[in-house]
Order: sequence, then structure tokens, then C-alpha cells
Amino acid sequence: MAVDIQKLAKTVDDAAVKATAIPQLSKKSRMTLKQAYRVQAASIDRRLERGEERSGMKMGFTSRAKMVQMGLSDMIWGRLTDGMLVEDGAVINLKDYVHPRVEPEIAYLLGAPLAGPTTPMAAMAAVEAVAPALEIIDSRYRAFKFNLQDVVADNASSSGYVIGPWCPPDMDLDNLGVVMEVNGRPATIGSSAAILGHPGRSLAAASRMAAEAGEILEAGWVVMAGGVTEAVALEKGVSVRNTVQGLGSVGFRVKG
Ligand code: OOG
Ligand code: MG
Repeated sequence: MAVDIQKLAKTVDDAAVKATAIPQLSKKSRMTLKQAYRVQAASIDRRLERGEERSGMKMGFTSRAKMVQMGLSDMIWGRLTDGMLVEDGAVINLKDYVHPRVEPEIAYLLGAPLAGPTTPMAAMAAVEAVAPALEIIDSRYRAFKFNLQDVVADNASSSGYVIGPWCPPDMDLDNLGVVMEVNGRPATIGSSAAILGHPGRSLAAASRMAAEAGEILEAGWVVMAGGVTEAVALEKGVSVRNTVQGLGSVGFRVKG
């Protein structure tokens, strides 16, 4: 059966806009991974048509903790728009989400474009700044359950990204302590090494995978390297903070 890319894109986009859970697309449509990325692209086009602007890319399943939590072991990626940016220190409202979770990440700001396969070292040379970050993921699928095609079509569950202070990329990023606190208590703890052994590898993978979809990573874009630890469900009234050793911290609150 032919896959109606536009129709599926509207389904995931509507679910995000209305903050309403939907059944997994894979229950009805047999998509290839390539088609799932086309659904994702078409759903992002709908955001761009509403006036949002493309602001970067996010990597997913770059750490074992994330793969184990979600039961999938292939790296995926999603597209970021400025509409997804949540300001450092902001207060979010649960009613804007289906069942949001938060995970600690590291973000890159690109000072130069990245195109195609590259090495982690060459990829890092394009980085203008690095920051502690948090990602708010919010699968549009019921019970946060999906297969690889589902999650790719749903823009890799991305919903919001929060960026802390940008720092010069002159320190070694390979083994920085990461502590995500909820209400001031450590909720998850890890090391940047959890991201493919070195978060620079995630950036190189981002460049390679974007090229497979005919895209280049633009100067000025943000690239999220992927969750260091498992994600934690957000609840009313909590405050969340991610502190990355040597980089500082970033946080937000959930309205009570
Ligand atoms: C998929 C998104 C994975 C990450 O950082 O690994 C991701 C999900 O867990 O819902 O964002
Ligand atoms: Mg993530």
C-alpha cells in the first residue's frame, strides 16, 4: 500500500499542536525508514508554513541509557525549529504537552557549516560554542510507545530544547560529569562519555545523517548531542536543572 506522506505528517503535526496522543502510525502504515524521515520533513514543513524557522538538529539514541530505556538501538535524528526553543529559566505548562519527559544533553552552536561524512575532530572544528542543555521530549504516541519508523516520523519525540550559557569549545568534552536535578535532588547522573564515547562523535554522525537526507548543517544552527542519561517524566510544579561539569547549568520549571 502506498504511504501517504502528507497525511501522516498532518497526523503527527496535529497531535503535537493539540497535545493529544495518537496510535502508532506503524499499526496502519508500513513505512520504510526513508519514508518515515520524509513524514518528519513534511511535518516540519507544516511548522515552517506557520512561520517557524529551522534552528538546528537533534540526535537521538546516542547513549546506551536512552537505547535501553526506549528499547531501540539505532541512532535517529530530528529537526529543531525556533518554535521549540524554551528559554533558560522559563516556566512551561503541562497542558501544552501530551506526556513530557526531560533529559540532560549537551548542545553545540555551529560557527561554520558541516556537510556530509566527517570526523569528530573536523566536526568539532566547526563548533563556535558548547552549552549545557535539556531536551523536553514528548512522544505523540499513546503510552510513549513506538517503533523506529514511528519515532522518526514523529520528529524523534522532540518538543522543546533549553540551552544554558554558551561556552568556548576549548575544553575536552570527553568525560564531563552531568547531573540532572529535579527539585534540587539528583535524579539522573552521568558523563558526557555516555554519548558515543565522546559527544564529538554525535556531531559527526549528525553531519553524516543530515547529508543522507540531502541537508547540510548550517552555521548558526544548534545541534543537540542526545540524552546522556534516561529521561524523567515531568510533573506539575517541579523544577529541573542540568549541570555539566565545566560548562555551567540550565533549568526550567513546570507550572504548578
Ligand atoms: C526518542 C528521542 C531520543 C535522545 O536524546 O536520545 C532522544 C525518545 O526517547 O522518545 O531524544
Ligand atoms: Mg534527546
